[in-house]
Amino acid sequence: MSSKKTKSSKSLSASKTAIAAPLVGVVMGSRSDWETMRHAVALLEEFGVPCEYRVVSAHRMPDAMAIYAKEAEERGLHAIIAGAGGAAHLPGMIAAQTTVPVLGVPVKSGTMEGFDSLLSIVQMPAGIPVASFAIGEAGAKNAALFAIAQLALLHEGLAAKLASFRKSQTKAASESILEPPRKLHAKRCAANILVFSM
Ligand code: RP5
Repeated sequence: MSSKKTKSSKSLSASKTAIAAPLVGVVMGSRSDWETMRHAVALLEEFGVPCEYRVVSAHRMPDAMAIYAKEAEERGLHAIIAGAGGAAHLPGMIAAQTTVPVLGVPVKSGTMEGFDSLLSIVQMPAGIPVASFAIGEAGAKNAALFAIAQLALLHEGLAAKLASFRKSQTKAASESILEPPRKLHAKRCAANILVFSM
């Protein structure tokens, strides 16, 4: 049996009229996580990846969380991006109940700036993997890009979009214009004079 998967040139959505079944699920422990997790959804939508998003709290909705995890594979999800803050047990608890890859996003918490969320997500004991990303917006964006990269191995159109995304990012970085330090210093002095003379 060959394990090599061939890339399909088919569009990610089944047809233009039908609503495509989600390939990526984005879940979060609370509505308060949405400000962070919306960045993952925005990127998935930008790339045209069918996705769904909802609150599935591990400790406030444990039964719903278990059903979500257990049905993920038969519903056709290829990845679950799970964001949580504080004790942040959601990604691990979902991963424990499905073999669909779980990508964990540590949400910035009020007390420890998200360091608590990061450690909770990243320190999974051996046997149940959770891919862990950076704290906050960067993590949400990178989790989406990671899921996109996985799907791009199967869909040529998506691979092309990802390549062009990388290309434009490279172009923007290489075209960065930096203001000379002397000019910045002059600006700061002018601002100070303005403040002192007020
Ligand atoms: C976690 O607790 C959530 O993921 C959220 O980041 C954190 C705080 O939740 P709320 O008290 O804002 O609902 O379960």
